[in-house]
Amino acid sequence: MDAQTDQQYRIMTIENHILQEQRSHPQATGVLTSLLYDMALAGKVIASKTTRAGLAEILGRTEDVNVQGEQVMKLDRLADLTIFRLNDRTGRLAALASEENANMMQIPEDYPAGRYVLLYDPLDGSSNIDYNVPVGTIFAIYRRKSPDDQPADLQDCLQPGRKLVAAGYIIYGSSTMLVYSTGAGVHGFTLDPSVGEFLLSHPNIRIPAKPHYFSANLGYKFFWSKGTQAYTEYLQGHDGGIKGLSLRYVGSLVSDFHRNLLAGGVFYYPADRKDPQKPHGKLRLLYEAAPLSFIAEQAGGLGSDGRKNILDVEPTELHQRTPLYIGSRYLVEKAEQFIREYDAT
Ligand code: AFP
Repeated sequence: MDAQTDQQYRIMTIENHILQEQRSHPQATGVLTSLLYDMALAGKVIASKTTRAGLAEILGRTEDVNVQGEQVMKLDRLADLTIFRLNDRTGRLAALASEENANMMQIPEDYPAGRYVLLYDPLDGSSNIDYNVPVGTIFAIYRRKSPDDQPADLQDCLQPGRKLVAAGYIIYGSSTMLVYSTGAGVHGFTLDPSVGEFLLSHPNIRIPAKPHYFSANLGYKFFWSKGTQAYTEYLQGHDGGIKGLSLRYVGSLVSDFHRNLLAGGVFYYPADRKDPQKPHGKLRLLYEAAPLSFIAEQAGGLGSDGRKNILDVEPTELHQRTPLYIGSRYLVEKAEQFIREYDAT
């Protein structure tokens, strides 16, 4: 077989890909590699639950309300527990934080603590589960800041996106895909259910130069600032700046982000006046905005809160919310321009 044919028929599993990336960091110990592989395993377990949701009669809500004041779905809890249990005793993590839990989670006593912290949104878009709309898991990995021989503290979790070591998401849709970056590009893998492996399907993802879509909940347009309203009209082609873009909004961030990453476009969930309890919009900085902005930037795009690069925002709270404009760099910068022009600081 010649080299080209050999390459053509070579199947790259996620494990091989992560190991290959590790080889380009001679100082790497393999801990991050194993941690990423643990997340891939969590993705497979959660995918097996989401695809059997109706069959197993596990759709519907539990009685609980989570820290965000939202009703917790059974699958949220399953996903949350799956990720926690696959990671709390491996010796790779110093702490975990999940969108579903009010406080940071320590490693159980008697188990070794590691060098990394894992923040995750176990099942983003869960209000869509009952309607068979794709949902996703988002994860963010930081190096701990506290000394290795002491228990982790909150500051280990409150790090800006700039300090991310790796981030990724798993989308449970018509197929299950895992997309991740360790700061050396963005790579996508599709789960082959017949062999139970994530196989490289989208190497080196770059957001296309020509955008196709904009994604926002236009139902809330009248609660938005003047800047975001004017920006929306720009995207619709009203001021002749661009030919209007198509609107696509699923209401499941991972799905909306993933589509725009592959097709080009912008997603935004701005601050609004709809809910006085949420003056900064709905999305969470640490579990959603920062990891996805890291991926966007690695793919040539950008994530912004409308004024500032999301990766430069210093978190002050675990469940902090932030406005988010994310996707094609040019369109996100355009949003910042409209906000500067129309909205008071
Ligand atoms: P749920 O997890 O409650 O479904 O929220 C999903 C989400 O955080 C994000 O995935 C969506 O982009 C956004 O909320 C949708 O919010 P709206 O329903 O207000 O448009």
